Amino acid sequence: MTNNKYVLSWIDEMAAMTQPDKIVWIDGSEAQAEALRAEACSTGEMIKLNQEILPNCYLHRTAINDVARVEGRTFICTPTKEEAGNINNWMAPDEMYAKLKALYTGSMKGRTMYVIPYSMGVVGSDFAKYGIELTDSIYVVLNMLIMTRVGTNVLEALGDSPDYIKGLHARADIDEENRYITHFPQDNTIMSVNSGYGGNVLLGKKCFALRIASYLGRKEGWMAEHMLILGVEYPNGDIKYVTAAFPSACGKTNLAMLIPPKMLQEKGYKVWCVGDDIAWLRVNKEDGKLYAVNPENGFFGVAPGTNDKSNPNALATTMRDTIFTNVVHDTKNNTVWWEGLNDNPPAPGNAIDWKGNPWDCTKYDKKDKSTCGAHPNSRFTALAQNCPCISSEFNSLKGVPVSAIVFGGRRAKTAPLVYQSTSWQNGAFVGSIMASETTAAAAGAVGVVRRDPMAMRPFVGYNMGDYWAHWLAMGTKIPNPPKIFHVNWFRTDDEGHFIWPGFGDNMRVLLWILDRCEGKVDADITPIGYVPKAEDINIEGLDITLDTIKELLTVDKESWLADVENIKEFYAQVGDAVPQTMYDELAALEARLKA
Ligand code: OXD
Ligand code: MN
Repeated sequence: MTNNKYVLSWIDEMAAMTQPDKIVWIDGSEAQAEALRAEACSTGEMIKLNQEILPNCYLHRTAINDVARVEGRTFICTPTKEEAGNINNWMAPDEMYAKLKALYTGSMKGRTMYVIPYSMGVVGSDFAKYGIELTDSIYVVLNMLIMTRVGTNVLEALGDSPDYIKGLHARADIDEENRYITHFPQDNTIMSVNSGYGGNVLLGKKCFALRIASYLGRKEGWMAEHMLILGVEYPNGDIKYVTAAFPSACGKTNLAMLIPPKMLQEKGYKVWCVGDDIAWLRVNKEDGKLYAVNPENGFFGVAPGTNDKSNPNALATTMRDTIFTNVVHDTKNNTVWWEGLNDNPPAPGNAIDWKGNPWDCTKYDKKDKSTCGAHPNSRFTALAQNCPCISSEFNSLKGVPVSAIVFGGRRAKTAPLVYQSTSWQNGAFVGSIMASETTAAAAGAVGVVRRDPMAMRPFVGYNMGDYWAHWLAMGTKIPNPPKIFHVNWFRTDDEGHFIWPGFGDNMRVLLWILDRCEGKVDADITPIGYVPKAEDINIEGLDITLDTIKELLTVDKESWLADVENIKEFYAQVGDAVPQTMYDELAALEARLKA
């Protein structure tokens, strides 16, 4: 399919090491995909679901020791440890290559090696970057066909160039002790072994579009971020775009596909999803604004909790052309189910759990994860184009202009509902101190704070401190930068109940944010930044008073000062590469809180 000598010689080398029985090139055709689906069903790797209810949908179960990304086994292999920094696991490239060689050698004996040429971003666009993933898993091929743009046109676009990301994945023995997800940024190479789970093996996603791309972005003057992208359409037809970064379990996919409250819908407001997980951002030379594309082609979403109230758009997206992983199989209807889908789990006798065992829903105990039918991290892989609210700009070559960047976290007390940073530099600082609290099981108990800068803690392909420096440097390169905000949907009252309704009502906060970007609304300055005047948050139709909004917007100096101490510890952990500017911002914040 190609004469590219760099591609061909690399594949020869990888095949000599892994020793597959045969090599099959993936051309992106429906006929080939269909044949692979049939083959996966014949071996039990996938189950074909009820084609009347769920056309072109399949179920897959991973090994039970292989259900999530493994941060402890994810490595950035730069020549020096300093380049990878203290937040990443590091190993010297030679040492890691040697270790991997032993694991890969002969690992594809008796198996087929599939060659997947894929693009992150629209093929041929300025944003696009190409990759080739070699894998011995049909499940990976079929997921990549959804999550990325795959086919011969990628090879045509690549031509004779050596400029592509090499990815090698082998399932090997799915041995946890020898599972490695490794990145060699200087070599444009990703190697993953002993896993079959999405985040570890769909190499276009976290490995390429975040870790390798963040490294490339720093080198080339752009940004790869763990952000959703959405468009807010106004009654007059104008659309303004927002990107947002949240740590996991903060409702990122729900926000990306938000449905506005009825009262706003009636006025003509709409929300369009451009992306739910990753944004690549570049400065547009014509208007000096930052433009965003979603480099992916599908959604790899968490199934549990997705339902027709929390996220009807996501649910609708999964109704066709979807691969479900580790959910419950309803054997009576040959459909799927997960916790939080509805109150009608399949009855005992008709239900197989994510491990492949008979499942009795009457034994389900919310507090005991081992009784779940679907794994808590069970997933759907679904085509973006099947999403009812997918943006008409999804395939745009130049991306969408970003008005606002929103950071967020799950904080019971500290962060107000929303605040605005005072500059790009201050906004980058706000991103660097992002954090989320784990929800403790005991009622009212406040969880552990995990600092997750820009929601990129597990995804920066180099030193976190240098990544912050790149953020600061980008500020000097964007003539018309987006404004930067921070939101917190998760403030709780004294009984531990969420105060803000969240979900679709988050639209009310987005509208304030966009009004600020347009200079249409005033704000109060506080030690942490600009906070709305309570009356400027639209509460029409909500069961909430102005006083509650005031409470949601308070900045409690004591808890912020405690947070400052925690941030100092975190900065020390990030180490020498933390830019002085970030320390200056932190000192200024502390001084304002103490004033
Ligand atoms: C994801 C993640 O799967 O962030 O998107 O973990
Ligand atoms: Mn993510």
